[in-house]
Amino acid sequence: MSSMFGKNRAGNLSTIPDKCVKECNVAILGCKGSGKSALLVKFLTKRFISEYDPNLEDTYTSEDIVDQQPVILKIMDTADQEEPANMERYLNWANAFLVVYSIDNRRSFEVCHQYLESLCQCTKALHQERPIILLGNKLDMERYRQVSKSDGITMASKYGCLFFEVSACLDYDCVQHVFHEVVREIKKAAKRKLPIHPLFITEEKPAVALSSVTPISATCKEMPSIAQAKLITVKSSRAQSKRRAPTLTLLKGFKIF
Ligand SMILES: Nc1nc2c(ncn2[C@@H]2O[C@H](COP(=O)(O)OP(=O)(O)O)[C@@H](O)[C@H]2O)c(=O)[nH]1
Ligand SMILES: [Mg+2]
Repeated sequence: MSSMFGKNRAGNLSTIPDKCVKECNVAILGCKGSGKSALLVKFLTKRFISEYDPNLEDTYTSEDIVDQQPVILKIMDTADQEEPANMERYLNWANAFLVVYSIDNRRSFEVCHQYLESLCQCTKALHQERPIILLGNKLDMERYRQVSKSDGITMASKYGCLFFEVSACLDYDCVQHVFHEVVREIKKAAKRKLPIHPLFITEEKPAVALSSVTPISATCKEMPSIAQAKLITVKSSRAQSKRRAPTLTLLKGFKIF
């Protein structure tokens, strides 16, 4: 990760517990070839595998620890082709979005513009906040760069997103950091959603100003203990592949062509 940019979202929320946000649904968006699947597989397995079926959409579940808190990360690896499609479906499911382009492909950056525009319009209409991270991938392709870092920063700042540049085939920690930042952004958004109740003062009851964190999706359940290794499962699958090449299954759900 070489950079990070975005509006200051820290606010004065540190006193509010975020233990209730235990499930985070994240959709990875971007045009075909930007490296969505490679990034996800890197995050889940620490490995870079260069070829995936570009038409495969899957949702993976990973148990992780972020800032000493267990979290269940559900990540949808989408398979739109050249431009945004299915936005309503993604918006119905996801708490946050990773919008990915490839720094060596100007067109993929322009497609991100369409995604961000569409996401912002929809979330405004729904009066809902969904954190978005703009992510320039393939940082190892610096020599062939078509999208400057400042272009990425400018677009992220226009839409109020965080911004990173990473490479799915280089350092794992940078990729992991991005996914953990998504979780943090979801927690911050959940805190901002806290309903403020009027002060209630009687002789019997203490004054209560804030309720507990509003769960994002079926949260506040008891979590199972987290094993050392990440548990990765495929929650749902909607294979759209037209290819019939032989496949090797690395982990449940990962087909390597
Ligand atoms: N050099 C380089 N190639 C990458 C990187 N990430 C993905 N790729 C390659 O870009 C192509 C498209 O990646 P893929 O993950 O299938 O893209 P998706 O269609 O967005 O899911 C594949 O050939 C990958 O090997 C990266 O960080 N660096
Ligand atoms: Mg893919």
